[in-house]
Amino acid sequence: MTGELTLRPVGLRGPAEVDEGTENLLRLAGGPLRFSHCEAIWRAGRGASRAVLALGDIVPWAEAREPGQGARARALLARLAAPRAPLAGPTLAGLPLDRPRIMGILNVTPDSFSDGGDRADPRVAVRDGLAMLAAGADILDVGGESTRPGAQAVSLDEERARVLPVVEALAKAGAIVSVDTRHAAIMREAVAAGAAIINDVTALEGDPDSLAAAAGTGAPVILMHMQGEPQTMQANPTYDSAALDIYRYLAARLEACEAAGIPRAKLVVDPGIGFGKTLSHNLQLFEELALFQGLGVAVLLGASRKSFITKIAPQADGRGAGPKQRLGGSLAAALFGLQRGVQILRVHDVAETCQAVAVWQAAGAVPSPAEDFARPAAGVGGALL
Ligand code: 7PJ
Repeated sequence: MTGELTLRPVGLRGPAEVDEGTENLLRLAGGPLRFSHCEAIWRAGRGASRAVLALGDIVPWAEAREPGQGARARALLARLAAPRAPLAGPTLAGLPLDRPRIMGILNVTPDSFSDGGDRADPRVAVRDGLAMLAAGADILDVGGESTRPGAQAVSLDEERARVLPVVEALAKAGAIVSVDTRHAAIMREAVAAGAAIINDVTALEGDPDSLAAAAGTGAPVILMHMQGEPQTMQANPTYDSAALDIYRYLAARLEACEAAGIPRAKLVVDPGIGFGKTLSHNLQLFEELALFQGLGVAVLLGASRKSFITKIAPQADGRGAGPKQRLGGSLAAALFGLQRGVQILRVHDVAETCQAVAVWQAAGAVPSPAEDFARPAAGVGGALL
């Protein structure tokens, strides 16, 4: 029976923790983190066999699972190691992804879970967006429809009225704006109003016209995984293996996008923390986050203020911390994501996240890319690829 091979880099390390002279290493996505081992996962039927292997042992292990899989292992290693293309589109000259990028969340909704509708007024949203830019945001994500668990859908007219003026004002002010929408019409109109990136929690499946609409805009697209619909997605989410099922889903969506004319270089994937996932599904996604680099595109993590934080760490009185009391957990999740190679962090607290990332980098967890790339990379992993 034919199975499916995936590779998860393990033991990711910064330059201070490797010996390039003696170790066989690959860089993760062309970035500063390196790895010498992967967990190889062979999925056949509903079961999976897993083995942690040194890089040089992976190809023979794969070939032993099934003849021909050695070539697949080589291709996966190449995808894990390849630098990610800068995000580019008609109104985006190219946003390099060789260092962490911060996406600030601007919900222009009266019922957002995380900011309780603070920005329902477009003028407030624009003011806050400009403040996020000043605080270090690389991208501003403007959304007009809450997708929190149990949220009600809004009409297209309502979404349009919320989103378009904010997109236009922020794009005019020079921001790279992404539009968080599941609707093809809003995608088209937002890009016409200046949005540079499309962010879709349904991975372009929520509207039959979305693939064609997104392809027509030429804009980069963020494909998020969600199981079910916002109204009901937390009722009983089930997976054979959350990380592997979601990997398979995102791989299929990448192929669908390519077939529709959106090149891989314009695509970003997001496992969708909290969207049709129990706490244990979310934790498995964190644990196996580096797996998604095998898709060969940039990975976005959206963990900011989500309820898994308060489920892990309830307050002393046993009650859950409200969304605005989840900064500590949000920062921890963000830094954990970077340590697993995530390229884009979607966050509410831009200034605090930028500060945390800067300290983490300066302390040597990951040196600045310019410094790191100046080091000779001769021979690193070359024999494998
Ligand atoms: C996400 C999103 C996320 C992406 C929302 C919230 C809930 N888009 N839109 N990833 N979450 N790509 O604002 O936290 O995690 S809406």
